[in-house]
Amino acid sequence: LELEQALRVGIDRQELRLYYQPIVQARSLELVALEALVRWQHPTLGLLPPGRFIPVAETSDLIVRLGDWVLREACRQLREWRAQWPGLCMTVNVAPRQFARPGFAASVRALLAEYALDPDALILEVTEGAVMAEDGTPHEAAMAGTGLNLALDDFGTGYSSISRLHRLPAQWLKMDRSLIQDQGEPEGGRSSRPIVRALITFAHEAGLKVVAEGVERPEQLRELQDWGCDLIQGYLIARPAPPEALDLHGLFYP
Ligand code: G
Ligand code: G
Ligand code: MN
Ligand code: NA
Repeated sequence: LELEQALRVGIDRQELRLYYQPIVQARSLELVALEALVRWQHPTLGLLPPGRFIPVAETSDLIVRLGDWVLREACRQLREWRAQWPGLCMTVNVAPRQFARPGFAASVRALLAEYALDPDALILEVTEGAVMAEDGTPHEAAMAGTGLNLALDDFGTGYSSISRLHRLPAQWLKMDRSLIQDQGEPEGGRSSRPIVRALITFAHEAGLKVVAEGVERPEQLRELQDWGCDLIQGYLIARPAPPEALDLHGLFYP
């Protein structure tokens, strides 16, 4: 409760920061998008990662205020970057509680209009559980025709379900880094290689582009390229960084 109170004050005092991590084309390594990742510059504890405060925020409507701030700041920054990089996209993580709110889709569309951003420039990262209501139908914001682009985040963990994939109007599937980190290991019984390959095939059949998260080694990149994975994110390409430390021009890798 103490942390929750401090976070409320911290949001008002503009203590939140966005870091950005590049997402690149698997083959050309050309920059496609940046994922916005929130941090909290706490006055005494220093820079806190989201794992330290998102779970607390998620227990109340504080996550909605935090999420609104993140969306607005990401749009503001994207607008600025697109002056130099016209095709650049931004992905923003959206918590289940925020995504499920009535009117959420309309509020995002209004924000895009306010910053004169093409709706295709913004991709909302949601987990599969967040997309579905309790009765098994998609939430309003996950229905076709809302004009929002979705990426299914953390796919391959928890309860992500392959059988419902084709019914969601998502554009991207983000394979969780736990799958990728096993994938480049020497051949062995516990390799997740077959799963990664099958996921890529299945997602393509459902019309989704596939993002591999947590790519750290060149061998992983090469395999993912061979298997037709579309997009790559991970320390091999770049770590999350604040805007002033991001070198978008120097992003091309061997
Ligand atoms: O940056 P880092 O690897 O520490 O992020 C850890 C987790 O925090 C990720 O799973 C990510 O989805 C989540 N996260 C990061 N930024 C945001 C945000 O702005 N909103 C929400 N809801 N989650 C975020
Ligand atoms: O759940 P979500 O996918 O939003 O989480 C993204 C998180 O993954 C960020 O916190 C980021 O710091 C972390 N991350 C990004 N690339 C890598 C990587 O190559 N290796 C590891 N271990 N973590 C990564
Ligand atoms: Mn994410
Ligand atoms: Na993820």
